[in-house]
Amino acid sequence: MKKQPVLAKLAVSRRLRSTPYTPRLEALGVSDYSIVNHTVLPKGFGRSTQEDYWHLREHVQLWDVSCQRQVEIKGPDAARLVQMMTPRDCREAQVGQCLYVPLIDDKAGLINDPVLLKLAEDHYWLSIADSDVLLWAKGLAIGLNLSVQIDEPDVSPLAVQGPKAEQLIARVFGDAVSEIRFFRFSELEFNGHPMIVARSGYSRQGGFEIYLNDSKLGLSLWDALWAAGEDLDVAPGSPNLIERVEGGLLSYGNEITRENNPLECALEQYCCFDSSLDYIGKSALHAIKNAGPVRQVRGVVFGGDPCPPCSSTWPLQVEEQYAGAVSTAIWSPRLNCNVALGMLEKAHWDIGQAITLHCGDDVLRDGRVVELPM
Ligand code: THG
Repeated sequence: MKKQPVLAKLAVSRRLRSTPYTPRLEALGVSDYSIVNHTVLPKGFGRSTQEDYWHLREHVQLWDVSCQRQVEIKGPDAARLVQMMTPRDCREAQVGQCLYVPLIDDKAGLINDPVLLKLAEDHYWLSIADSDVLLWAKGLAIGLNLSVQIDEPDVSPLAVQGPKAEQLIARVFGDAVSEIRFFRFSELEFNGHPMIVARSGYSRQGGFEIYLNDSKLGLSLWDALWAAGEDLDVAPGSPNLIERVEGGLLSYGNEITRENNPLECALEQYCCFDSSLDYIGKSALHAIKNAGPVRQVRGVVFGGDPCPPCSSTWPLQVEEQYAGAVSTAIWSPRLNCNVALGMLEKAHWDIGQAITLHCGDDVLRDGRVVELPM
């Protein structure tokens, strides 16, 4: 019996979007999708998360991360609006630079944690995680009476991740890729079309992100990378849960919500407390800084059999007291235990703290708090 394409079950429409690469991923046997920013994110290809994990650490993968939508902010007040949206100091940012920027509201609650690309002094992209930043930006621009245009351009990032990523990208975009430093980008040509290529991506294995700027070129870009990667063992992939948890890469909507502030999410290094810098949520964030956060993201490891998927949160306990909650958990074949990301209460967040948890079942498991990355 011929297998139904999984995507057919999702009823893709103008509202629930496929991507320029979707036909290739369907042909390669995609088995699971997530939805991010109203766009499909291919998550599995019939192999286990463990197989994908080892492959990512050894070879190179193409990830359809078109769901990392760009919120484009352009115009005379673009720099002002971007700075109002984040506590990170963007005043010295250079054209060609990427910056990981927490976005916060008036209570210092996290709105999103995008990668900011500075394309020109008056032109920025916010490469967003899963929340509707465009509407927030539009509201702020109107409220602050700023002269900016805000749009979602036809840009669909393709991530090339893994130790062989540079070799593969160089074959398609030329040797100039080797000069791109971490969290920097260059405009390189693909078949005569200039495209932004950044050394970045949602893994700790190194790699690049290509910001495809014309949906019509999606299949030829995919095909060029696929053909060039044949002898490099190129495979389709996606952000890998094991790798992400071990690497301490947080996911908006999972580890981070609007209930959390940047200090709880261990994003203090991306916050500026210099009184001369203005942004929305500044006084709330300064107050949290002065009082100190009451909970904070930590790694957690625990024993027992490989845990089931954590589809919501699992409470953590210390001597029958609430100690925090795990938001993502999975078995690590490299560390030979379950690994998790959690939010720990201050009294229990020290590295080495022993905890117990139930993974949505009756089994009580022993674990402890560990440093990130693991
Ligand atoms: N790439 C792009 N857009 C994205 C993501 C991405 N948008 C959504 C999501 N991922 C945002 N989350 C993160 C989290 C961490 C990082 C990038 C995006 C990251 N951080 C670097 C680190 O932790 O070492 C540091 C960045 C810095 O020094 O500024 O890579 O993956 N386009």
